[in-house]
Amino acid sequence: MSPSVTAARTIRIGSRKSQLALVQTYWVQEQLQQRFPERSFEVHTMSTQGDKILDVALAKIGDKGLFTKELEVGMLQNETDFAVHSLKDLPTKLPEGLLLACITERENPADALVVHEKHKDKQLETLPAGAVVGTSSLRRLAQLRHYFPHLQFKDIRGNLNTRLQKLDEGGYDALILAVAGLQRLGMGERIHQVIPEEISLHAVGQGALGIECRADDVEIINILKTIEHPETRARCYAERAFLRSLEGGCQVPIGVSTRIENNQLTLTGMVASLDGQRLIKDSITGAAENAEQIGIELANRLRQQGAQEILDEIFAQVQRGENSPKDNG
Ligand code: DPM
Repeated sequence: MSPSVTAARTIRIGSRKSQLALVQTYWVQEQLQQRFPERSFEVHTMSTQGDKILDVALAKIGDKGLFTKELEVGMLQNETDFAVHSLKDLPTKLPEGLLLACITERENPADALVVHEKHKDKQLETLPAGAVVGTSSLRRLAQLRHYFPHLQFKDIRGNLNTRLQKLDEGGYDALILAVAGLQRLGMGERIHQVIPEEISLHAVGQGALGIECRADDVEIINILKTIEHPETRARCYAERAFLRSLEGGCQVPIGVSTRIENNQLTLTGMVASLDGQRLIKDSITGAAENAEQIGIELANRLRQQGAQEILDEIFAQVQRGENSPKDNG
């Protein structure tokens, strides 16, 4: 058989089934299809543990790849060739044999305030005492408690539509959600206030997509590299190295922000106690090519300022199942 009649293999993309995951995966598929019109890309959807367990606070289920594990198994068993994730849901340590091959251009990584109609003339700063804010992010919880101790916090799970419905029905006064998620789902008009980073540092990797594949699949790696965004990659590498060095999973009150100017990368990071009373924050600037080193150094610096003590306390609280907004509100 001549090589010209051997069809190139179809490339199989693993994705969660949620509306947001599918919007993201179809975007990646389209970007690649434009660059490789002769190849075919097909999407394989899977449910992850995180999609199935909806009634338990995220913080209680743990953080070992809740939204990514099944997709990773699919790649390791050669049922799919790569998987598209919200980077912030991808653990900082990947299983043996897999690689974070590509990080795409980040959207606004900030958190957003979404309010019930009755608060439409309010901002985070002017919500009344006792107003109930829905979040299941310990990071959002701890930072907001720190700056706005007069607010109340209540756990919320489920997809974006479910959450917005619970808000509109009056179960909550406001929600905190990622700007990027709302925008990708075409619900940008629900963003009432983009929360400044002085109040809420975002999650590691927030607003960016991470694409994971088998570490030895050079053909796929080369295809994925064509849609990588180097600046986002450097920023997210610094953020992920920071989180990895603090050994925090996705459910610890750790927040970051990064920027690059003239090849200089500035990383700001914070660790907070769950009650919001202690909040340790610092920044480091260095050459963008040393992104991971910058993350590690900032982690060491925060540790010296008391971050380790806070994290040890939180891990103990998580073990005892005491760490959800519901229990602490
Ligand atoms: C992670 C967190 C949340 C998601 C924790 C955090 C938010 C959970 C909640 C690690 N993953 O941010 O501190 O508030 O109840 C998630 C969202 C997106 C990806 C939704 C959101 C979309 C934005 C993006 C859930 N994962 O944060 O509102 O791709 O960055």
